[in-house]
Amino acid sequence: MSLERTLILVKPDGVQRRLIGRIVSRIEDKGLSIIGMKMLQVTPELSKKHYAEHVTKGFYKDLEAFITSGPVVAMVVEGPEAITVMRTLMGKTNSRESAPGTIRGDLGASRQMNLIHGSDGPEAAAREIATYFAASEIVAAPNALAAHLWATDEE
Ligand code: IDP
Ligand code: MG
Repeated sequence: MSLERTLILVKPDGVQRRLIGRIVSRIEDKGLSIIGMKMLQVTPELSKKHYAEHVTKGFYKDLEAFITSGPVVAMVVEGPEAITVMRTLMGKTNSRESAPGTIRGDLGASRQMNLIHGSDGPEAAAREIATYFAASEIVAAPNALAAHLWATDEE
């Protein structure tokens, strides 16, 4: 196991629905560290770069319209196995199928408007973090709580 970083977005539906705080709280409650954070407007160009794997799919046009429809909050989140931990915390892509207790399962009922993005693997995480953040915007401080959150062999 090792510390990982993942790119998280509170999508435009989450921002418009005033759910930023509740989503951020879930990440912090889990013990993960937010080491980069900003609000921005996704442009069509940025959407195509972020969702490169989906650009040729039938739903891409609607996805681009949605992700560019208003501001998002972008975060770099760090912790042991943070990529998988965040995917589990988020729930399934279709919020109607997401388990209760997950962010998508508790807060929404849409496949498209599913509140949150999280990288789906180490390569995607590295690429997406570099797409949204300059190195100077990531501020990793020593985690003073680490001794109480997980064992040293879990870092
Ligand atoms: P993920 O966000 O759970 O990783 P992906 O399959 O990577 O899901 O899809 C990216 C985003 O595109 C989803 O979060 C959702 O907003 C949207 N999306 C996925 N599948 C569909 C679909 O079939 N129709 C419309 N939108 C979709
Ligand atoms: Mg995905």
